[in-house]
Amino acid sequence: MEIVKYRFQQHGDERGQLVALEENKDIPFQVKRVYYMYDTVKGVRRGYHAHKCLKQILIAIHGNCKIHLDNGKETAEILLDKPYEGLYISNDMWREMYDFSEDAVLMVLASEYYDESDYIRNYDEYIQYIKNEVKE
Ligand code: T46
Repeated sequence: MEIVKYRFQQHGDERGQLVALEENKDIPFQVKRVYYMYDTVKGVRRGYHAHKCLKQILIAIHGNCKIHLDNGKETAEILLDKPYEGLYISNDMWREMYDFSEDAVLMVLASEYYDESDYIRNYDEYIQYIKNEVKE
């Protein structure tokens, strides 16, 4: 599986660091939504779904966490631990987020507004969905 991680430009000086993200430039889509998760309870695993259309960039802007990706054929485990790195997750990809550090803040830039009908929350359904997509 090809893992697409962006390394954003850091504008560092004697005062510290700053990262600026522009849609369609640093981020490969128009950003319609930003959300973030924090205070994640120790041992919690979130996600357990895929999206039919949504594309996203995940950034651990503080602390760290791991991402499990599954495209129906292969899986990968990715550590996010740098505020200047973004993991691109395409549509049709099953994802789970886990091993959050206590101080983790995981920010997500999303290509679409929130839409529950875009979620596939059952793994067997997901496998069936991507099999059907390949046939079409
Ligand atoms: C994803 C991973 C990385 C909203 O009302 N608006 C929103 O934009 C989002 C993202 C969530 N919500 C509500 C829906 C649920 O009642 O917030 C609650 C928690 O959402 P969910 O259980 O879907 O959270 P995660 O952490 O399992 O998944 C989230 C995103 O939903 C998902 O798109 O790819 O983060």
